[in-house]
Amino acid sequence: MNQQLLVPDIGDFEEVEVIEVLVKVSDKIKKNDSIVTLESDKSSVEVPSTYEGTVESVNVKVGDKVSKGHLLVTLNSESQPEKKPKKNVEEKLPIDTENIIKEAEDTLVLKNEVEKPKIEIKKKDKDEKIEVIKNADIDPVETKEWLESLSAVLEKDGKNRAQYLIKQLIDYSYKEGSDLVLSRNTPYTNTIAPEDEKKSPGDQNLERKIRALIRWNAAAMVVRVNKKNPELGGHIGTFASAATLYDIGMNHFWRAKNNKFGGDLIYFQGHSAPGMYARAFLEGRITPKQLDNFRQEVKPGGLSSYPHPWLMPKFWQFPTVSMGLGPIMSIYQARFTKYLINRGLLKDEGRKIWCFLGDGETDEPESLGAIGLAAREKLDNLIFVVNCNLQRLDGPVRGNGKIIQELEGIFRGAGWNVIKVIWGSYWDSLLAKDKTGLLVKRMNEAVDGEYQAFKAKGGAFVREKFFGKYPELSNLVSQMTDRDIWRLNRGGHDPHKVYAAYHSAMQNTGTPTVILAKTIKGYGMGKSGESINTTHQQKKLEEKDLLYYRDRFDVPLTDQQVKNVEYYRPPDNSPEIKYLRECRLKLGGNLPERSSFAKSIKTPSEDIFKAMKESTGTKEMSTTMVLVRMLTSLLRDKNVAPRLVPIIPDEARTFGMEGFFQKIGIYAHEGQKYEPVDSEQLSSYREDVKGQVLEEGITEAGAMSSWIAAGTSYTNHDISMIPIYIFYSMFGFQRTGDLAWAAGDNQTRGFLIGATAGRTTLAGEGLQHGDGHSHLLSSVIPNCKSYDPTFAYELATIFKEGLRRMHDKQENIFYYITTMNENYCHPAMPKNKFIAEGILKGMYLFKEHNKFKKTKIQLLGSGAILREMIAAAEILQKEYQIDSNVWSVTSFNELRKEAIETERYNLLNPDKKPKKTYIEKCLSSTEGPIVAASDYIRLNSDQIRPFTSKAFYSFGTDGYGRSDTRKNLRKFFEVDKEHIVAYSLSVLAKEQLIPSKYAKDAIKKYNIDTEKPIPTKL
Ligand SMILES: Cc1ncc(C[n+]2csc(CCOP(=O)(O)OP(=O)(O)O)c2C)c(N)n1
Ligand SMILES: [Mg+2]
Repeated sequence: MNQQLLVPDIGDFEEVEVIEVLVKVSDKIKKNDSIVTLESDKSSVEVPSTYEGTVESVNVKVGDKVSKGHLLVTLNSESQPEKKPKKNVEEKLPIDTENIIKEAEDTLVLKNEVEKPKIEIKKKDKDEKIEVIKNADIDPVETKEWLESLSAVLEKDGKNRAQYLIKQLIDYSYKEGSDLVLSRNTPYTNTIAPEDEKKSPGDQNLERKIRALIRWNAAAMVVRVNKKNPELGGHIGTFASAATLYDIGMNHFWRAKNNKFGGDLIYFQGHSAPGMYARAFLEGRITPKQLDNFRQEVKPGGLSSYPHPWLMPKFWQFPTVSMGLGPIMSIYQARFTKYLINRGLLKDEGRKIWCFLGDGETDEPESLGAIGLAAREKLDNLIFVVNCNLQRLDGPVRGNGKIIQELEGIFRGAGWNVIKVIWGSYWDSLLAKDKTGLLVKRMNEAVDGEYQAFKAKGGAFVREKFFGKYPELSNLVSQMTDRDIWRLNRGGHDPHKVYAAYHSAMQNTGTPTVILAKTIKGYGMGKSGESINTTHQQKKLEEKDLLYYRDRFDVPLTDQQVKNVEYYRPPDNSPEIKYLRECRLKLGGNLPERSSFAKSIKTPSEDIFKAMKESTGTKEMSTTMVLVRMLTSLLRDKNVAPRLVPIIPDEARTFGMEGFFQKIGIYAHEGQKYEPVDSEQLSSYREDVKGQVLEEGITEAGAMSSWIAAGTSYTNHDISMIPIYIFYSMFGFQRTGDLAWAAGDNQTRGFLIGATAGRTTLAGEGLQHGDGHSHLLSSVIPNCKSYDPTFAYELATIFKEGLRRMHDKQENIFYYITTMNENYCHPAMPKNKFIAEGILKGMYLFKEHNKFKKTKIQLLGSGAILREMIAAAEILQKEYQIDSNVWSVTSFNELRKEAIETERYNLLNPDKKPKKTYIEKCLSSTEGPIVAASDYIRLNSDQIRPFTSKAFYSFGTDGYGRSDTRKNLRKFFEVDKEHIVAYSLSVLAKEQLIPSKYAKDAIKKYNIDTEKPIPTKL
């Protein structure tokens, strides 16, 4: 049976061009195979077949213009057209919707029940009395009755039933008009009740000893280094507060990567690094000499100040010290792990991503800014541990409030599983004795500023200020000495509580978990630094403080050894070292450790890029369209296609990439539960659990974190991925520069595409969109290679080289490429064999005008402005008989990098024949001065000014952008062809190569207002 394949609904477009015909007569094709590629003036899209069969006739050819309904191909086919399955909306309701409906129904039921009350309040049989505090309570008897009822429920039916009833009461009160938020917080107590705590199987005694040694060695390292040279710095107080949190993970939970398991991924809090080195020292992975070289990284073998994979590439996995970046990167890491699993590229082994952060760090917008995504995407592979030592650098995090309660509310509101670890085991019996709830009340009312002072000022102070507030509480501790009171410990320092919390977090499914652990900053540092405001920067310990530290943790060192601040490592066969190693052996190996076993991705064949290297004839297109075309072609390469990760922060339609939605789908962890509003269209919004596109929504920081996760997948998951993050150029480095810096440290491999780039090229958007400096921002990252290509073949050459170097040769570099939205014709790649090399090195001779052989000028143009240069060269030739060389500069950054290296070599080898920079190789034997311009500020082209002895003048888009037509903008910024002509003539006059009257004439002819202020002043 013959079937006709017609042009489907392609949105608002009419008369779009067929740019590729992908089938021929007698081809056997399957359903969804692409048959043609159509291209509008904005995007290209492949049209899939809706049948399976053999091609009988092809009714279009390349260059034809088609609209909806146009016949493309006739097939001989047996199959039926694919009917889009009607989604069974009822079956696949989102969980949240289900809950909302259920809650609504339950409320109705409750209402009926309330109308005919049948509730039987069971009284407690036991004598046990529930005492009620009178203060703010207007009817204590009534309160008592309610509590007794609840107590009975708890006893008879358990906590879930009690919780259910409470929820019903809250819902009912909402319904009756109460709008108080009743469930944002739980009381200021541990989430896990003592009887529900999972007990640690570890040897507590040995673990305590090991922890003491790690604490000691971490502090000793910082103290020794600062004795040697006080300018080196370091931190003691942070790790001192977090030691137990790390130790429990290291001894019992965190599984390393090995040949059987992918490994958990741990984001260590940046300035707790000394603790990780101290443990690695005990494990025998780091020598005392290395410890002594902490923060001295210039000579090989030193230990980096903070976690920096760039500096310790076999040790650190994640750069975290710029606060806020660890949390957001870990969230997107957890999301990307699920993405790989859902796409079938990674085995689901139940690996976890743990992220440690400081309580002060939670003020960073990046720390909490993406927690909604973590809950929405049900990232139960993610565990945050917030070390709530109540202090940041200068002082308390929330002196007047309670950071743990605040964070609890925020995380609960976002849908996380929150585990509070506030009180240590010594409090358990006190809390059990607190029948009035007064102790919890007091815990709730004391603010963090007070809690900080309680730990700084000793047991008597706590007795007076904390327990002394209520006589009942004073009584509660009357049998305890001040020392006993002092020993009432905090949850984050109690290995039992921390173990129970970690265990519970590991069991949790369906939501991410945050553990809020209360600790003491500078724990164990005594008067020199425990819980005082200056703790953070404490890096020296006096002799008496060191002796105190030794005694506090029973470190087996003599006084003399303490005075010498010696490291302490028991022998290999000691119980401590054996235990430590056994723990890690059971958990599969060492942590942190960075490795990669990823296979390289073969560079695609030249065919894929062929179309980009041919002339587009009269067809005009933007480099963004070229990129999309190229990606479409790359999706046909079997090695590359599955590894591509297009990342878009809500701009796919801006960049003409909506065709990808249908073709490769948008990643959605729960698939698509709705019939898309545009389901009939070819660019319909298709969400899929196996979707390939990461459509991030409006979060450049999130998109950048996804890009980092994908671009480091080669080490974190041993599978190379090719992330391509496409953003508005202005919202790239300017917005997320610090993440780009971290990406460099992290050795991320991938492409950043600054689309709609250039200050005069993105016409109507104005000051906050028109980018004139991103190339300079990117130039500061040593392993970032940036390019500003003009023509399709340049872009294709750069992109192919990027694939080759990053993904085939596995070099630790990444690419920043700007693309534009200006449509123009693209010439074929010149046949000269040096062109490709020139494109990659940063410049090549695009055109030579040599007709008059009198006066010559060198015109260097980059990106969008190259075309103005080309046009200016024609005018100079025709109207002024000036010859010129037009150079296409694909990267001023690359030219400069090569030049500084060559210059350095020459200076260091004064006796050797100087090497020529690539710039000189291109320009030194040419005639005439240089005029350089780009769509970026003058500093961009000025980068190469010092490396040529020729007269050099640069032009660019200095000043704030504004919106207007491209023509007007280029005139305004003086980078249009007319200005280039006038300036070139002026330059030649200044160099005394021609009389000045030509320049004056041109200025007049082109109506150039010489009185207009420079754009930086406008
Ligand atoms: C983005 C950023 N801003 C500032 C700093 C400097 N800094 C390092 S640690 C610190 C205080 C950290 O306090 P907190 O997060 O509570 O961690 P703690 O040391 O108390 O565990 C500051 C301000 C930084 N590392 N990163
Ligand atoms: Mg803190």
